[in-house]
Amino acid sequence: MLNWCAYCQQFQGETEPYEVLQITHGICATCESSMLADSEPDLARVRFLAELQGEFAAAGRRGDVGEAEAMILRAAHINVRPVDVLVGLLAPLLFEIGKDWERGAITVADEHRFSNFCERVYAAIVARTSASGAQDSTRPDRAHVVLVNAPGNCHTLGIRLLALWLASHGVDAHALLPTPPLEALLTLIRHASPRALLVSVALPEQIPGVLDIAARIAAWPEATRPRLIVGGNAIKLGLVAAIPGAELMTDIGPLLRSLAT
Ligand code: B12
Repeated sequence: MLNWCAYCQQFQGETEPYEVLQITHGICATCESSMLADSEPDLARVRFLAELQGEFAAAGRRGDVGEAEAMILRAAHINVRPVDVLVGLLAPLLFEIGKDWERGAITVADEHRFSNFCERVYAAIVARTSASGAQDSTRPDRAHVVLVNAPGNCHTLGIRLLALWLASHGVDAHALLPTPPLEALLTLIRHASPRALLVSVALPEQIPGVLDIAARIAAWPEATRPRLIVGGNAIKLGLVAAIPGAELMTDIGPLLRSLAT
């Protein structure tokens, strides 16, 4: 389920069951603590998001990026942020495309067309976000995090989207692509000393590389150790039970809240 705030219309993260793409509305912590929660949510906006997702699915199947950009502008007119469209509407459609491909309902070419469409929409939104200075870099105490893929994970869109979304919420987030070899990664993390190292795992086969990273970081003195947080498709689907020395996170909503504390 895709959890959006019914008041500010910002994406809050997903909740189980992840395979259900339906939009569900709640109230985010900011709106709850403000006057907004006393007003009625705008139901027309709620319907708008569901319709928009259907339109994105159709545009993606056609690979029509121009149409997607027009939809993003329409959404922006009612204060729905492009980055939330990307993470809260478009990324879940990729999850569905993956399932369609797995059960043979679409061809590899269909899947590639849709992925390529998402890449181009992502590029358009990054260009727009940089141009408007929309990333919140004003908080002096903002968390610094580094995102990498698990060794062998070629799914690069996840950490790029996540970095963009975290940055839009004031986190100093850097996606490191491609993943450096282990020693280079550790040296880099030692120097950058981020609050957290976020590692993305798409398939369970990628776990051994994460175990190596976790074991090496666990040997560092406690004061120099970043939090090691592991997420991504394989974690979301519960395909990995535990990784010693690491926190597993199935969703980005709790991730954002935990980085704020
Ligand atoms: C596009 C795609 C590809 C593209 C990737 C292109 C690219 N540059 O990214 C290509 C063609 C390269 C590819 C290759 C493969 N793929 Co693929 N792919 C996909 C697909 C359709 C979309 C991936 C995507 O971008 N999703 C959108 C992003 C935003 O989602 P995400 O990565 O999950 O990230 C979100 C969250 O998980 C979270 N998150 C991500 N990282 C982290 C980290 C932390 C710490 C936290 C808290 C959260 C978090 O934040 C993101 C935003 O919400 C998925 C379907 C799916 N379920 O996603 C299959 C999928 C992941 N692929 C799959 C497979 C099998 C493969 C291949 C093995 C196919 C093959 N036979 O070659 C290879 C493996 C390559 C490799 N070594 O990694 C399977 C994995 C099955 C499994 N669970 O084991 C999937 C699920 C498709 C399926 N249903 O079968 N793939």
